[in-house]
Amino acid sequence: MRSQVILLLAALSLAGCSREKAAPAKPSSSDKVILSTTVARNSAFNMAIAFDPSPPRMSSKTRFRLTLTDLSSAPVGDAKVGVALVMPLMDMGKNEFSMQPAGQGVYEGTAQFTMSGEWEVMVSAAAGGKSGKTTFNVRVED
Ligand SMILES: [Cu+2]
Repeated sequence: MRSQVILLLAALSLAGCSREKAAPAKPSSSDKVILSTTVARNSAFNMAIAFDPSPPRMSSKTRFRLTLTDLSSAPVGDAKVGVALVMPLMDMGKNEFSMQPAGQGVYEGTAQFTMSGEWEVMVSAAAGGKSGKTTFNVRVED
């Protein structure tokens, strides 16, 4: 049941975003670890995320690199960006951090996935009275 929901969300997400997604290029190394991306309704921002290492591993910390743009593809450099790491299938406890601006609409942060398997990287951004949220479903290796 749960996987059907995820597949449906993935399909909706792809259908809804395919036209706007052409400009912001994701690093190809991340494409295989990102299973699906869900943009919150009325989100004021587009987000792309990359991991180092890629794929992320439970045995070491992961560096996160987020590219934040507005809906006209302009970089957003003055946002507050928060990330929550959640396993959809079980309670792994609170695992949240803030990302720091690195210029040109890029934000960076470091955290650790505490288990291998499927995780949700839930990114919230706020700037200039606007906000946006995107969830990246990713697969973490041992
Ligand atoms: Cu777990």
